[in-house]
Amino acid sequence: MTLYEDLVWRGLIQDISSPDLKDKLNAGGMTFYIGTDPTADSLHLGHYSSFLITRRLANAGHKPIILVGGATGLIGDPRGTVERKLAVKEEVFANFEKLKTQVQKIFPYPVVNNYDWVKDINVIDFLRDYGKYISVGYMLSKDLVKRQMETTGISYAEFSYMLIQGLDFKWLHENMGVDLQVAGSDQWGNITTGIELVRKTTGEEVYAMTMPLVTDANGVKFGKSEGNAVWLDQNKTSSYELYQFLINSDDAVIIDYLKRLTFLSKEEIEEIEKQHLEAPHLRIAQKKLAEEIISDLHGHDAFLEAQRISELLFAGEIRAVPVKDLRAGFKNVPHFEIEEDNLVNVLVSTKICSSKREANEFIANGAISVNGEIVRDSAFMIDKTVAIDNEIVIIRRGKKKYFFCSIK
Ligand code: 485
Repeated sequence: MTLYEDLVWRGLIQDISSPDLKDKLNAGGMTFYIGTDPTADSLHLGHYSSFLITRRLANAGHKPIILVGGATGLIGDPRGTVERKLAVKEEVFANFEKLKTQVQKIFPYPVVNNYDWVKDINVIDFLRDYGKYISVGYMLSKDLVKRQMETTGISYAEFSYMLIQGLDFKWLHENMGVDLQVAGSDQWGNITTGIELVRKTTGEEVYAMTMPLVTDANGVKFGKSEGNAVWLDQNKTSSYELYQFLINSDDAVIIDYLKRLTFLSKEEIEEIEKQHLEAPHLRIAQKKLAEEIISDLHGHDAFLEAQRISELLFAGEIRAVPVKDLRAGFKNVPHFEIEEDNLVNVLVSTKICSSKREANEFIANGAISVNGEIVRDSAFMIDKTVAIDNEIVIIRRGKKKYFFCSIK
């Protein structure tokens, strides 16, 4: 399989700016870049899915450059919905440093900052050297600009964003030999602005390649869990949470995920697909996805630990689980703040049971466990001495109902 055929097979090609790019990609030797703005202090799984392209192309003999946009981060790429709040400069600069460190650990390629070449451009030169070559009609025809104009409106600053990304492409072409920009499909308009600018000012051709945005079975952007980002920073999203997110991937998309988000070969993925279709409930494909991604991001040991914690929690072996994972593991169960009291009173005051009579019945039947151990004594004291970390009491009712209590 050629590189281009492999990219097509993996579902990684949305648009290319010219059919010539196919041969150029197969030949190797291009210098290309992909950019992100430092809008947060960590990248998320969506970024990871896009940035993986750097390794695929590098493996095929191309040279990646990663841009973290200190300049563009100060302006804000129109999202097509509401105008972004203007970012605080110090925050953007601090985020830049964090992202640079983070990205270099996962993707060991040169990182550049467009602030370095944009900060000294004065307004007259900006309009003469770049503004002059791009027509307003062209800029207005961009999908996200149009959408934002039609809904909440767009400021001149966000409207101008594509000119900066455009001049980046020109700068990187002229100073670092870049001839290809890669990104998710939402970036098409920004990239083609750069292609136009390079063509009109130098007569040379540079290229664009965009990838479809990864979505879940409901069309939600990959890497969002209940609307929140799944971060690459282990302190913001633990290996266990990442494991849970990946293991819960829908059967309808899991094979696509393996193609897009791992480096497993066609043969390996076809074999996994076969096993997966025979017994989807074993979640073989989901487990493989979790193993590949977590090992890549946090290391293989972190993957094994996340898997172990998942199994411990599944088996109710609460006391063997580290406190931070316990909190993450029970994030989505009902939470209560309780006073020290006996078990019956706790069960009633939290409404885990509807009455004292019901609570006593559950207890007598061995249906209540506290921090993983069945308690058959109604007068059992729930106090700091039985709590994990002097605070946490996990109550289970029946086989599956968990409640997270913290003692005040
Ligand atoms: O010269 C450039 C300056 C800035 C950018 C790129 C080139 C960043 C770009 N405008 C952007 O907003 N990227 C998104 C981000 O930073 O979160 C996402 C894209 C996604 C994918 C990902 O970055 O929405 O499609 O390209 C890496």
